[in-house]
Amino acid sequence: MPAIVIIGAQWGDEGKGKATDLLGSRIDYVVKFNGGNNAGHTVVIDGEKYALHLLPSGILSPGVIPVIANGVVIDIEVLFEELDALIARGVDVSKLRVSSNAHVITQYHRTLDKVTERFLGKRQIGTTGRGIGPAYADKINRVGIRIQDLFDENILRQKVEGALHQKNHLLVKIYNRRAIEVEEIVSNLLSYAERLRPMVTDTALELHQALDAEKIVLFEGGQATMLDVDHGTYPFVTSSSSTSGGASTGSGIGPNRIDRVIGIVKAYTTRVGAGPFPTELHDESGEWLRQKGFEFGTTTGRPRRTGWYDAPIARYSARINGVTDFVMTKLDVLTGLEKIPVCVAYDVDGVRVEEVPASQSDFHHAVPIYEEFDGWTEDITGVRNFEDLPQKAQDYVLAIEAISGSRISAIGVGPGREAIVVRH
Ligand code: 2SA
Ligand code: GDP
Ligand code: MG
Repeated sequence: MPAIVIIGAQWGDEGKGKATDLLGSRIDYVVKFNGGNNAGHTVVIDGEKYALHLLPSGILSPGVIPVIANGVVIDIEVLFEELDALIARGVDVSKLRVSSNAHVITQYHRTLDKVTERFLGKRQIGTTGRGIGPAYADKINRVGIRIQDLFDENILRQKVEGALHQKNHLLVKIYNRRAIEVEEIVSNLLSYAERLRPMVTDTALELHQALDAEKIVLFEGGQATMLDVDHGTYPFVTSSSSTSGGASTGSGIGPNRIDRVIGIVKAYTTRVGAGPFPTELHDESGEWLRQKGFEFGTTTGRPRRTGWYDAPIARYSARINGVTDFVMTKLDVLTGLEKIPVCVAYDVDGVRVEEVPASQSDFHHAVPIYEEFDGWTEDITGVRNFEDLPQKAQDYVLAIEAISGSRISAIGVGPGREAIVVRH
């Protein structure tokens, strides 16, 4: 099984970092193919907590070659900060590879992200403010700066001039901000070039060769299916392809090289930022899930919105991504609930709808139809075999498996790397 893709099957923060880590010892390459430092992966190893944003979480596994591929947008200052923090904790980061085709996030992208959100007012997306959307907009608009441009000062200057031409007009005339100087950006980017140079390579070629040599390559998706720019709850999405197809375009390997697609689902649902969320809880159950599951943003610290498990979303994700198996995380968080509601379908204007509605307006007012399952009270964090889980917990997992569209191959029962039940 040389190429494995891990993607979030809900709205993110399902615990993808942990799933990556679970496979870590067998993996040769871990590839980040979308997004940037909007992502937040928390990985706990031997009681030590690591919060990663731009770096793929595989960087924590010795022997793994971490890759930041072409589909990523890179804030270079953040990249170096993250590398330095890991170096200070004794992590070997020397193997990191960065695609020469990846795009760069600059100061003007961060500024535009923030002013656009402010301008949107009530309609704002709730972005992480890291400049992600404006950097991808420049890429698609063909005025982006790529990593390779840092190694040719003349080209870099021309491109920054091109990128700033319209933006300065917008910043000064519309947003009442000061104009950004070309030289300020150019000299800032050039200051990173020498440290970056040894990491930069044709990552698509290297991954292709690795797959030919039967190496195991893991593609680690940032954000999640429902935040995908095409398949998510647009416009309340991130600006990249966070579904499994993004692993192909975002890294330069053919889709036929992908053998396995692991969808990560939480045993309940969370969302950060604005947008529809049918099973969202506004009562004490929602607060209970937030506190018990420690549902606060890894990047921004924002409280996450919380709700019950939504099976139509899991089925949608299984379809869109070609999920071969699900990993369910955070089952331990549900311990202590008397009854656990699971959304099995929606009521849209009095009609029972089994799948995620094609119309966003319908999704905005879809009312969940719940089925209730019995809870359990036993502590499950030490369980490692499925058969040792309380019967009611097994029943919950099996019921969710039956309605979610794919097999659940492993179950997270605690934050630690080892707290996982692998099913055979
Ligand atoms: P952006 O900044 O343009 O990507 O924001 C657009 C939407 O995408 C959501 N988004 C996320 N949702 C969940 N987790 C993310 N990463 C962090 C984490 C989030 C944090 O792991 O906790 O710390 O706040 C992430 N990144 C982007 C975002 O909320 C917008 O809805
Ligand atoms: P990601 O964005 O998908 O990588 O997920 P995050 O790291 O943002 O959020 C997941 C959080 O859940 C992290 O704090 C993990 O340590 C934690 N976590 C992962 N799996 C489990 C689990 O099975 N049980 C519990 N209690 N916590 C978990
Ligand atoms: Mg996260």
